[in-house]
Amino acid sequence: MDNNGNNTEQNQSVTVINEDPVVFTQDITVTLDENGIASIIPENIDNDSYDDCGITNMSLDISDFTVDDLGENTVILSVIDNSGKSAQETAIVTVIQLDYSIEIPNFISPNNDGKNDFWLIKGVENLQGYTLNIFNKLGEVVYNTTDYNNTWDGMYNNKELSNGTYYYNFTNGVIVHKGFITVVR
Ligand SMILES: [Ca+2]
Ligand SMILES: [Ca+2]
Repeated sequence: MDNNGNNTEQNQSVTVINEDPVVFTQDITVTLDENGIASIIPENIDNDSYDDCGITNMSLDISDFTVDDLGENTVILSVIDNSGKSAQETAIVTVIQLDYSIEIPNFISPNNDGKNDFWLIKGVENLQGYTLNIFNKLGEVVYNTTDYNNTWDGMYNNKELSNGTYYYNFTNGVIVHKGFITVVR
């Protein structure tokens, strides 16, 4: 306003204040898979970050973890708004590892005496994404599954396989367990 009372400012454009994004994070725990790898995405760490003009992009400085990262890792979540303003916040990613080892017996005696009647693979319940094949000496598949529940008892097409040695291949493409299984009734 000038000395005459005229308001010369009234048409001045209003400055829109574009605030930086407000970043909220959460700490998480991730489990290495059976290949020893865990991956996260920004949404795993984000905890309802927001921005007055909208969020364009969220990114992490670390998204892949291995056995070298077991324990606590500080990860930075970066958030960019629609006008290019950015802000960051950290979170703790705790990396843990389950025991994916399995114990595969090489002997079953499927004669319903309650001893070794089924092929019990200890620890198989912790694994997924694998294929289990059992072959006879001719290389023919006599058992095949991708979800083994410790139920194989030496049967093939509802018939008892003959006593003898069979061969298994248990693999997820990275880890391979192979060996023999003897069937004795
Ligand atoms: Ca903003
Ligand atoms: Ca038995």
